[in-house]
Amino acid sequence: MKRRTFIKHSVNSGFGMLIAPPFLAACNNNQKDMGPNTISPISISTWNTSSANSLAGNALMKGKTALDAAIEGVAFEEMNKSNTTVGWGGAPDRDGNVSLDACVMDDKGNCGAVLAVRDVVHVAALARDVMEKTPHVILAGEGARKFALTQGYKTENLLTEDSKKAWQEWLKKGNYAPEINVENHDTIGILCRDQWGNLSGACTTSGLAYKMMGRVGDSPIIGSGLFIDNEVGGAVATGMGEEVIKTVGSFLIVELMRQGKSPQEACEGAIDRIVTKQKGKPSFQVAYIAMNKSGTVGASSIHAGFSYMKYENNVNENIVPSSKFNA
Ligand code: SD4
Repeated sequence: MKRRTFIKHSVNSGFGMLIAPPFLAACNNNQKDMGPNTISPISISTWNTSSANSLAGNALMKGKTALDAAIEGVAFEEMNKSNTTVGWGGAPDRDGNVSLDACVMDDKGNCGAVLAVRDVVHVAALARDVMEKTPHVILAGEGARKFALTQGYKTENLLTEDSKKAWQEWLKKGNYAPEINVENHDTIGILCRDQWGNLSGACTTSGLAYKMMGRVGDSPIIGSGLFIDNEVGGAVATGMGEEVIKTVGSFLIVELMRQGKSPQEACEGAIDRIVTKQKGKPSFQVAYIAMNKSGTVGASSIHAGFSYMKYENNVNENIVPSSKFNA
């Protein structure tokens, strides 16, 4: 078979999808020196974020790195104005300002985060820029916004008509009871394993609806909202950020996997760590997803109602994991 015919055939067939990307990767500056591999790419993401996860999965199949794919996937939800927990259209703080949090972590242990950023949609990409273009890990608030402008990011009014109306409705009572339950969720965290077997992740959110100005949750906190150790695995969180931070949830999951727990056992262990510190059944929701180096995945939540997406071998499926409490 002529080489060109072979490439075309490879890209069009299911089997070929696994072996084509090293050719495609030859065009990709990031990967060109890494050589071919046939490790099955996998992408998992929090909640029923089907389009975002399939974008990430397709990017992996095309030979993109795990970091590129994770950021490409979450960018879909950042642009999705009907997702009121992420990016454009995210619920504002109680003063009506939309402020976003995000972080990324790569296979080399590098990480970047932006906290409480206004007017910028693609905060996960911005977190990557902090990681790659500054000597720092975290930029917050106006500093992060100004940095975005130097990097050519456009500014937008992130408060949509719908989220403004919902906030104005909330203001009528203005009852400040920070809580994340099964109804108000959708923060997206994606974990990817690329064809080279490397793991990276991204997490992006507008945080708690009608939060105090300046409140930051777990999502941009490395170790809480996201943690990757390329030797072991990665984990990402969604839900009530304060409780995730108190138990450094994602780092805990990776450390439990390092000690030999499966991703499923590790997620359940991190959920138990939160629940045992509460008096009785918590009213808030927290959920974790995790993947280890060999591509085994797991997930768990405090309450039922959580699901996650998994993309592997061209199949993008929604999975409902076990929860600590079922009703
Ligand atoms: C936070 N963990 O800011 C985020 C919110 C979240 O689904 O995950 N919502 O606490």
